[in-house]
Parts: sequence; structure tokens; C-alpha cells
Amino acid sequence: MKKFNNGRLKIGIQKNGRLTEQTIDLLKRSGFEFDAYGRRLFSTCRNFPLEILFLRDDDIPEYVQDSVCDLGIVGENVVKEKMAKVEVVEKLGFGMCRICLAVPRNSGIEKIKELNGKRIATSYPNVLEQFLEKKRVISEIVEVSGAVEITPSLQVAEAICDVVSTGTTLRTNGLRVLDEVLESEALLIGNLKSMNKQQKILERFLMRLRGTLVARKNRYVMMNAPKSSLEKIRKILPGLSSPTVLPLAEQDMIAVHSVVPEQVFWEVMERLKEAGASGILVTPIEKMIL
Ligand code: PRT
Ligand code: ZN
Repeated sequence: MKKFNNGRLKIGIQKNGRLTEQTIDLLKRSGFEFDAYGRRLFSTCRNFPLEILFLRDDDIPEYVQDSVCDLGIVGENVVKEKMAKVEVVEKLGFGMCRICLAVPRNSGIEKIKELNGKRIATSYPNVLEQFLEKKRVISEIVEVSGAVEITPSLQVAEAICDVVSTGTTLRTNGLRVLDEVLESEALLIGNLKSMNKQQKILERFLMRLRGTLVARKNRYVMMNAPKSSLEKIRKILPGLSSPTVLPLAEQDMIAVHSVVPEQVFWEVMERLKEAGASGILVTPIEKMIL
């Protein structure tokens, strides 16, 4: 693809696949306005110097490495497989999956060592090769581009190495997981040179994107409590800074507002109730600029 530079940041995203919807949603929520309908190749952002290129996910790491794109959003599994020289700028928290080794349910194979001398079918030959090397297992890697899960029943291979999410595909094909090779999620990757060249726009881009990512991981919590509980409540709240404390019309009562990470949310709620908090209100946060 021809390189072009028009003072805009160029980001490659998946054109049509599992990551597309959440990628477009993340960019739009971060305030970037662009059209994504139809089979377009690229779109120009209306309110920010940003070009969005719609690509096959397999091409994104290399396009970023070769600075056809400055940035890209793609699965970690694809980045590792393509062995492209790119920087990981941000983990995006969606597109979660694992690359696993799997064998027929009744194959009797229990340990990876037992794959010595066996055939393993995969679309991830590089990832698999590195894994086998680390485990000191020598197998024949059979590269296939799709429908990996049917290769054992076709007698093409004794095991497979493929992306697993819920595990339904493995189960319906009579396979079970033998070992995990890689954990993956969608990544924002970048080309170091072009990021340095476009540092100003990049910083503005990242501030918007991170504002949305951080906000997604937190909740804004408001509660009432007796004044006497304030110290206990302050210790429980893992907030960014000290909580906002407001007086209430009812004497000896206060309102406390704070930000609570999603990860520890329920644990914190239980402890707050125990400490005397009541009328707890929880709202999502749209943006958070740190
Ligand atoms: O056309 P293009 O080349 O752009 O897309 P693609 O067909 O190569 O990739 P796509 O859209 O299927 O997946 C894009 C990315 O989504 C992958 O590279 C992963 O990072 C991520 N991802 C997350 C997944 C899955 N979950 C997933 N479940 N990719 C593939 N799968 C497959 C899995 O291999 C299985 O065959 O989906 C099937 C269902 O999985 P189970 O375990 O839920 O049954
Ligand atoms: Zn692909």
C-alpha cells in the first residue's frame, strides 16, 4: 500500500470481524467522529486529524511496522504470530481469548511431552513453534488457514493449536484443552518512529482514548453515612484522591462521593454497608482524565 502523510494520524483497524464493532465503539466513545458504514477502505475523522484504515486483521501488524499506519488495533495473538516490530501502546480490555493446544477428548494424551513426534495443526505456526521450543517438544507443525478444529477427525493431525474463547467449538468437535499457549486481548500498537514524529497529535489522541478506557474501569459511587463512620469509610474507599464529603440536611449525616474501580466494586460495596453507608448510588463514568 502506498504511504501517504498529510499531517494526520493513521490508524488501522479490522474491517469486518470480531474486533470491528468494539473498536469502532471505543473510537466513537472517545469522541472521534467518522463514518464506518459500508465497505469503505478508509474514513477521515471529522473533528480530529485522524484517518481510519479498514484492513484484514492479519495485515495490521506489518502495516504498522512499515509505517503505512502509525497505529493499529489488533489481537495480541496476531501481533505475536506476525512477529512485527511494533510498540504495544495500550491494552484495550476486549477481544479476550486464548490460544490453546487441544487434543481429541479420548486420545489419552495428558501431557505436552506426549506430543513429541505428533502432528499439530494450526494457523499460528510461529506462536506454536516458540511454545514447543520452550517446552522442548519436537512436533510436526501442519499449517492450515481455517477450520483447524476438524483436522484431527480428518486424520490430518493428532492435536491442534487454535484460538479458544468459550470453548464451544472445541467441545462440539470432540476436543479438550491440553495446555494454554497464549492469552490475548485487543491491543493498540504503534510504530515508534512515526509516533515520535507525530508526538503532539498522538498525545491528544491518547488522552481521549485513555479517558474512555479508564472511565470504563471505574464507577462513581455516592452514599449517605453517619458522620461517625467517615474514618472507616475513607479507609475502605480505594479512590484516586480523597472522597468528596458533603453535609446533609439531617444532622450528623454526610454524603460521600468517590470513584471505585470495577474490579473491586462488590467487595467495596459490602464493606461500605458494614461500615454504616446507606442509600448507595452507583453511576457509570463517561470520561476520566487523569
Ligand atoms: O477477516 P480477518 O482476517 O480480518 O478476520 P479473522 O477471521 O482472521 O479474525 P476474527 O474476526 O475471527 O477474529 C479477530 C480477533 O478476535 C482474533 O485475532 C482474536 O484476537 C479475537 N478473538 C476473540 C477471537 C475469538 N475471540 C474467537 N473465539 N478469534 C477467533 N475466535 C474463534 C475461535 O477460534 C473459534 O473457532 O471463534 C470460534 C469460536 O470460539 P469458541 O471457543 O467461543 O467456540
Ligand atoms: Zn485474519
